Amino acid sequence: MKKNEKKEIGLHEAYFIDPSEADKSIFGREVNPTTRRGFLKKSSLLAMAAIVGSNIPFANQMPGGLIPALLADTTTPFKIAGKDGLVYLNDRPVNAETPPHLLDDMFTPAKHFFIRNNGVPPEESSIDVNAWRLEISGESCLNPQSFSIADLKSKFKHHTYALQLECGGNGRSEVSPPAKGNQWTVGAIGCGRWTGVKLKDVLNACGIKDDAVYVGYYGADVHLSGDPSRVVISRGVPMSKALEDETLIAWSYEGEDIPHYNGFPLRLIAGGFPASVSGKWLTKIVIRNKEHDGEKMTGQSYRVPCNPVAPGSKVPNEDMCIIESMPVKSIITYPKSGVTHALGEVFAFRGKAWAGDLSVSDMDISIDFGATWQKAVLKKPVNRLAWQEWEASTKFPKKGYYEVWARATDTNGKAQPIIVPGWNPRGYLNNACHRIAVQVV
Ligand SMILES: Nc1nc2c(c(=O)[nH]1)N[C@H]1C(S)=C(S)[C@@H](COP(=O)(O)O)O[C@H]1N2
Ligand SMILES: [Mo]
Repeated sequence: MKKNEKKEIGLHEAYFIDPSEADKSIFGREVNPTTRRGFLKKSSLLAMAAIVGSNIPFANQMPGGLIPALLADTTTPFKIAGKDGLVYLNDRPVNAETPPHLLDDMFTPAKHFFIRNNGVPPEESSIDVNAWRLEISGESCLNPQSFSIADLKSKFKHHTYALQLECGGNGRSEVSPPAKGNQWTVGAIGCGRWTGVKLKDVLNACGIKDDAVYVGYYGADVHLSGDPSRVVISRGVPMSKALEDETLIAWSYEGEDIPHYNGFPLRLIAGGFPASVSGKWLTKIVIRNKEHDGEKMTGQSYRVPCNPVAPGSKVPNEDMCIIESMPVKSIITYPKSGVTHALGEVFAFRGKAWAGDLSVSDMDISIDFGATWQKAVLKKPVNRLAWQEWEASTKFPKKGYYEVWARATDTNGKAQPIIVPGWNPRGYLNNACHRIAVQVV
């Protein structure tokens, strides 16, 4: 098959992509359509094994770019074990978002929690929970130590918090001019109950020097190049965030082990900040005497211009600032966009709202493209940094096409914009209002 030639495989479309072009096509916009399946380089074999459900013993003899016959022969949609209903944006690395109507539960079930991988996760069968170690070190750590998961569980108090995790790039697909990266629509968000120990309890047990300013994490995933010496991602947070009550080293999500693709057996959780600071497959935390300078902390990664720029501008690295708290945002989770509704009947709808490190104080909805707004009923969060449920109902004045818009306002009085806000080179922080289409008949 020639490169980039499309082949129909049952429900699938597969693209055979020249590995030299892989990065371009993965990080560019062209490999977005959710049905394209490029199995590109040998380093995607782990992902492939996860998809076929077992190891591939002769993997090292498999030609690069070959599509597993299991997929070629089946009409079963592409799926990761334990996940259900996700829309796949990419398979190398695996990235999948949750359609908004599957975010209707108060706490997102593990099977619906989005996946954002920057590299190749450690193979599930190779993870030995009893042998897993977490090292705490760094130049601002007084007594570096290593803990097993059993140590963490026995030495520190357990805590459970519902915490929202949202990818900094959620909403990128609407940015114009477009930005490279996963073209998330609205579903790179989830909120559920994480259980673990407070990061601050563990850091305090190891001693924090007075000059500490930041922490950074390391995980067990492998760089896409396959080079074990290259770090996939190593981000972090300022000490003030690290020492918050809700910042956890977690081993459980919604009462079960964390799903493999979401960081099993251990991950850092710092809700409110971009989810990229919540390190998966956690192996090490360093206490730093300077801003952490790990992979994807510097340059343009997870940064936005310190001052607004014209759309399409090139912004020098020194003018880019690290994203901290995520902005106020909301989604309509019921009903699904595109519903038909009978005129005269009450139209009831609902959703979720969150505001990074803050909470949401008001929720407004509009059925006339923002000309007028009415208040929705907004619930309080179950704890700090958990998303909030809201509901509303309305009647439509006559038959026709409507859009229902939802707009959240945070406790500082900042509301969601109606159109995509503040262009930035990597397409982060799009918190424009979510809208659904309703046909009134
Ligand atoms: N070790 C590791 N941690 C990671 C990542 C990763 O690729 N490797 N991705 C980060 C990013 S960018 C996001 S948005 C969240 C996604 O978490 P999820 O896959 O559980 O939804 O994990 C973060 N932690
Ligand atoms: Mo992310």
